[in-house]
Amino acid sequence: MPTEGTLKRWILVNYAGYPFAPNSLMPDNGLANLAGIILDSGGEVEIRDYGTVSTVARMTSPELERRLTRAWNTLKTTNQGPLLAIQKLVTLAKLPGAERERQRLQDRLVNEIGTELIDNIRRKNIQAIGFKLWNGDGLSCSAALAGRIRKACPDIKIFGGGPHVDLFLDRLLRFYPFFDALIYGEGEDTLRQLVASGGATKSYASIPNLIYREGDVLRTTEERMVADLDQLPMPVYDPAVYPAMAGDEKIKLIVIDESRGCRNDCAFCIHPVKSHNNVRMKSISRLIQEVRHIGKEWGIHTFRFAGSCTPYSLLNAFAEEVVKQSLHLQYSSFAHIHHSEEANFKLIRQSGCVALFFGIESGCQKILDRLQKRITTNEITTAIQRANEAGLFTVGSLIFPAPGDTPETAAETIELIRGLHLGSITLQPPVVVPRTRWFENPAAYGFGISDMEKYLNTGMTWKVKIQLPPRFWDVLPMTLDGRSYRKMLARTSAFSKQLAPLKIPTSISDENYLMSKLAGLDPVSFRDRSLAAFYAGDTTVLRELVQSINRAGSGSSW
Ligand code: B12
Repeated sequence: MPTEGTLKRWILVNYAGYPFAPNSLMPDNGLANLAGIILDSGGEVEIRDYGTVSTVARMTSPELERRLTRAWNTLKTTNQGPLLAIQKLVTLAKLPGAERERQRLQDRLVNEIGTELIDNIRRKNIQAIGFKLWNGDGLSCSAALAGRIRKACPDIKIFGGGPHVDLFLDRLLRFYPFFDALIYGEGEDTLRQLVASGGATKSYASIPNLIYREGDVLRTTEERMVADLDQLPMPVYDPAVYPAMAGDEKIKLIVIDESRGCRNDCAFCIHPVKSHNNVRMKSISRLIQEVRHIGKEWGIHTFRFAGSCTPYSLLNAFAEEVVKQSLHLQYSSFAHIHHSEEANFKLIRQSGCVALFFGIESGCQKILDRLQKRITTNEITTAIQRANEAGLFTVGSLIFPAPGDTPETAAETIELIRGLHLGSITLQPPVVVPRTRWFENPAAYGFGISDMEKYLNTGMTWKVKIQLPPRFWDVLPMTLDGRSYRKMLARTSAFSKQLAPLKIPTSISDENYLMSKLAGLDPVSFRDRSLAAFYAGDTTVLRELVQSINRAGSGSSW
């Protein structure tokens, strides 16, 4: 029962659906930050993170694993022949059945998780529970859990925060009314105030970043961002607080929240709105203190930076200090084409950075300009060339079809990519994300969204099937350049076939590259081995991979 005055005992929950890729097993830095805030405010907290190997096991039966292993092997074989073509079609036709079976296992798991959570809440007299909200099952299952807890524990305060709230804001509260409030943007200041205020509804109006209900009206309080990232408590990965960190349930590659904000203004991206233009950075001394702390406390020396646009000045200065202090780190980061002349890629590589992820999007200047990327194709070539020369694994991300793309612009992109010698390419179809420029003025970019309510409601519960080729994705009610979404997905698939002769490995993100090095596998073998194991739910292979990454990335050298 909540005591008036403070809201001290918390559970934070991360359920993002079936873990389908290696990064689904990485620890959640956002919740680790929030745990730090709750502890710092004198509260108690436990993080229940279901992005684990055990979740894969709980959502797989031996029969499903056999079926999916067979399906994967058939679909991935490169042998040709009419018999195989028929086998592939039969396998594809059976996939929805396997998907339904996994759905059934997920329903059972979510039911079990609900019972576990309710039991915990009652036993430990928990006063507040906070869900991180993701897209797809990460939303629907978390909301189902919240609804069940609302009924079983009427006095508990239930909150939701995370990336999906930033997209859909009060619409989410309208659909899922059993949350007491949602938190948009950065959660730290809000949580500190919720702990101190006791979560009384009457205090909500004065707490920043809250979306809540007052009678029939949904209210949104003003946004506040953390002014000084150095003042944040250390993130908490202690198994006593974050039990999934014990053993080899998670891949121990920590995301370091080194900077927030983005100076770019790309038309398709939410960051100019969500993270704002004023880039805030942790100081180098705080960053070094943080990596030392994580190394000393939990023996982890492998990282990825979180920031969507980490400034090169920060990467350079961090690298210089890591080299000066002879720290043995391995890490990766987003990088950007803009101002890459400022980057000291050699020093960055020398400090233990192994891979950088660049948003390239297109190789055609006209398309880049329409995307408002504010970069030139020459700048793309220079940035990737310099990063490659320094020995960094470069990942280039493309959007196809972008507004205005034609066979000619596609050919220009392929020509540019041919000369770049990227380590890997990732390819996405466009999605009109709420609050972006594309969303604010779709027609100006060639998008047709005739029923905005329908589009938002479909988008809110849309399940991104990133592990499957685009033609298997659910359709969004929108068009691009007069073509349906289905046709657009077909163009993405066709473009991926056009890229294939370049023989550049696809879908190896910077963190996957880092994991492959730790696992002692070449990146393509790591990608194929891990994706096949996630797809089928082969926990024997997954445990081996996780263990080998964790052994290589940990130690007690300082
Ligand atoms: C680093 C990163 C990761 C890391 C760390 C996770 C994380 N912290 O979000 C890893 C590799 C684990 C990861 C995995 C995934 N990611 Co990711 N990831 C990012 C990235 C690049 C930065 C996120 C980040 O660290 N931000 C800084 C931290 C501090 O913010 P935060 O975690 O969101 O938490 C803050 C607030 O959201 C809020 N908050 C969050 N949760 C809660 C809960 C409560 C109760 C409260 C009060 C507040 C609150 O307070 C926190 C502190 O300020 C973003 C893209 C981007 N540039 O933003 C994508 C992004 C968040 N990821 C995304 C996705 C889809 C995924 C995956 C589901 C799939 C995938 N393979 O990509 C997995 C799922 C992980 C899982 N648990 O199973 C999407 C989310 C889209 C959506 N609407 O759901 C994004 C936006 C990328 C994109 N454009 O598609 N990701």
